[in-house]
Amino acid sequence: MANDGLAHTVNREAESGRMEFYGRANQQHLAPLWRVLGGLVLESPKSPCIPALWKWSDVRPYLMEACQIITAEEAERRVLVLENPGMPGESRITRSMFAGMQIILPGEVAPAHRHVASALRFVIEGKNAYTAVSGERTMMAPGDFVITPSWTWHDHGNLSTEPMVWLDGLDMHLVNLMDAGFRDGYPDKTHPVVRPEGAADAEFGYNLLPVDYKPGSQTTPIFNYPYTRTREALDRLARFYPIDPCFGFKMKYVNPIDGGWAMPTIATWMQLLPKGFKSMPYRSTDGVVFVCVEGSGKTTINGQVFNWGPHDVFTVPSWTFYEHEASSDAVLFSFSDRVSQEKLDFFREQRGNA
Ligand code: GTQ
Repeated sequence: MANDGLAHTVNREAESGRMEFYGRANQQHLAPLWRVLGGLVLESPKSPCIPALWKWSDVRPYLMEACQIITAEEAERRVLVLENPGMPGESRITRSMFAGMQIILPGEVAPAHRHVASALRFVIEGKNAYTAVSGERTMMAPGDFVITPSWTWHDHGNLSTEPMVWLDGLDMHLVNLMDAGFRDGYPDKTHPVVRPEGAADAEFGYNLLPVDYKPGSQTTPIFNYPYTRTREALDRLARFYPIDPCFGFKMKYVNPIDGGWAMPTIATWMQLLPKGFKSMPYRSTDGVVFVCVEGSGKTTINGQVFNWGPHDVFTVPSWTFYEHEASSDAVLFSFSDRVSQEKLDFFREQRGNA
């Protein structure tokens, strides 16, 4: 039994006389709460995650090498998992979030499957490769944010002559926490294409909805938020909107049906940090994954400095102060479990450490 969880009210000296009782109780699968309470109900979050940075210049050669040793089809998904160094072997970048770099070569197909976990794709490099969701393809370009909703058939293909790389973010650790996971393989390599490319954008991408539309899930029906439009929004916002001292110009991706977050479990944002901007310290209960899209800068996380540039990924643990500084106009994509925390009334944040 771990002693560090001992409730602070417990007299440590008296514990030796209670051991015999604890031993007998254990045989009945009974355990004294007062020996573990301190570790179960925490004074403040104590994350096993540590701040970490993955430089694109370090990651890319490993992705290319992975292509030499296994095909997308054999791997099912050829992904190098970004593992938080505080939780090696657990396939977690934060406690609740999975992140991995997926690479698909010209002509390859990542076969169709579906699972309860939802996925986001944030495109790093390449063009003319697609993700198909429920029989509709979307071509992906760098900076695009693409969603695979829970339990939808999806496959990926690359019709170009260059490798395609994107960052996957999945919520399977939340699904698994609740033992609610299922998966299913499609009988064929790909799901038939049943809707034209751009169908979802036509239905939902113009602040208009088909008049009889009825939502079928809590995920946004838009499954590609193209970077060209996101970048334009940030650029235009920055010309008139008051800058936020913690976030610069930061926008969240929303579901046009209800104005809520785009995904039911994963919150997603894009932010513009103008050249020279230095943010005020901030912390929140959601561990966050950041991807640099453009520009460069540094983020100081609990006193530790991480310099980043295009395609670098870094993570900030829960309840850890961080501040950004942009050395050129910089754009950061980010995601976290914040939407889940908000639904459960867990979320807290603190602006400024004074
Ligand atoms: O593309 O469906 O990184 O199922 C991990 C699990 C990607 C995917 C991942 C997956 C996928």
